[in-house]
Amino acid sequence: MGHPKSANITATISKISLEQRERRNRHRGCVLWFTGLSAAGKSTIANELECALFAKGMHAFVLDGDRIRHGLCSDLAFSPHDRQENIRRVGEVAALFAQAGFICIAAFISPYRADRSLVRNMNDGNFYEVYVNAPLSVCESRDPKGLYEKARHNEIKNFTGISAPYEPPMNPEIELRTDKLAVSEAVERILRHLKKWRVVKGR
Ligand code: ADX
Repeated sequence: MGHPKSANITATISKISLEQRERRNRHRGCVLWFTGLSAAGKSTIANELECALFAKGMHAFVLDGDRIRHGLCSDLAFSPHDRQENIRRVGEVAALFAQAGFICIAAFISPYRADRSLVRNMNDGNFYEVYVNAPLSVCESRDPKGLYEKARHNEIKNFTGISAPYEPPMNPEIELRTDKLAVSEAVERILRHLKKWRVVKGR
């Protein structure tokens, strides 16, 4: 939580503890933070993982850049400042989901290390960074929304990888090379890590 502008506010604490929620859910709450270039595969893997967890009876929910930018963050564009604010808001929402006992899967380019480290700090102990990594050339050849082509023709400004920076994670908990892994393999890798971290049960 940040430094509120409003005075005279008191945070009330829920009568239900996180442990109670986790006992009922039979898994822990956490944030899986997917970062990577546009078209690296963040949303695809996030949605498949959500389905796999849901099928196992778990509480999982995807927060996705394209969706959130239609609502909560519809006032933001792609300047460094707007991206920072986007990630700050989403980090707070993801933290609330984790406190509610969910496995919250956040899929955002989140190009700046400083912003990602801020959201890690909002979620102490239950934050896992997943670097969804494909070379720029591969993302550009996929170009599912035609955005790279527009960016190359200067029709989109500040486009990540072309005219705006992407700072790769130094120490992500997981790195997925999506030019080498199938979506199902990427999902399996994450599920194995969730067990290893004891977010979910099983070996
Ligand atoms: S972030 O940088 O603030 O984390 P976010 O993940 O919310 O970005 O949104 C990225 C999505 O917005 C991309 O998948 C793409 O569809 C779209 N988009 C539109 N303009 C840009 C841009 N200039 N740079 C990156 N993505 C853009």
